[in-house]
Amino acid sequence: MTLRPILIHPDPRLKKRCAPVDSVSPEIGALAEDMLQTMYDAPGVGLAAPQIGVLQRLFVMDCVKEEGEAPQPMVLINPEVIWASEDTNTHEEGCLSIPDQYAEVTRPERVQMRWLGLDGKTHEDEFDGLWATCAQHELDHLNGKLFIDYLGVMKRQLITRRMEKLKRERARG
Ligand code: K1U
Ligand code: ZN
Repeated sequence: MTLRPILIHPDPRLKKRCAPVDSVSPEIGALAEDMLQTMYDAPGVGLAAPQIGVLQRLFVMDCVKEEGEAPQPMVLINPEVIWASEDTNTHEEGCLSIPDQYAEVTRPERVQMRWLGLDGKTHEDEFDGLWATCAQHELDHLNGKLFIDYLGVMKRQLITRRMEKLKRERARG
C-alpha cells in the first residue's frame, strides 16, 4: 500500500467529470487500498479518486468517528444516488483538497445509493448523518464539483486565493 499525494485546489483535475470504472480489477482493488490508507493518514472521513489525480468514478469513506469503535471502511465504485430525501441537513464541510477551510453546506438529509463493490457485485444502502453528507461530497468530486461551489462567489474566491498562496508556499519549500 502506498500513501498518495492529495491534489490541492485549484487544480484542473479536480474540475473534471470522471469516467466510469469499466471492470473491478485487482488494480482497482490496489487503488482502493491506497485511497483508504491515504484517507486514514490525512486524516479524513472520505477520499475520491480525482483527489489523487485518478479520474475514475470511485471513492472511499469511513465516517466512524468514536474512539475505540471498529472502523467501517467502504469502497464505492460507479456510485449513483437512487433516492434523496426532501428533508435537508446543513453540515460544516471540509475537504482534504482545500485544507483548513470549512463552510456550511445544505444537502438532502438522507440518500439511497447504488454502487459496485470490490466483490464486483451491486450494492444498495441508505445513508444518513455524516455518512450522507460525506457520500454526497465525494460523489460531487466525481462530477468535478467542490463544496466551495455551493458558496457565494466572494467566499469561493477568498478560499481559492488562500489555496493559491498555500501552494506557492509549499512549492518554495
Ligand atoms: O473529500 C474529502 O476531501 C474528505 C472530507 C470529507 C468530508 C468531511 C466533512 C464533511 C463532508 C465531507 C474530509 O474528510 S475533511 C476532514 C474531516 O472532516 C475529518 C477529519 C478527521 C476526523 C473527522 C473528520
Ligand atoms: Zn473533498
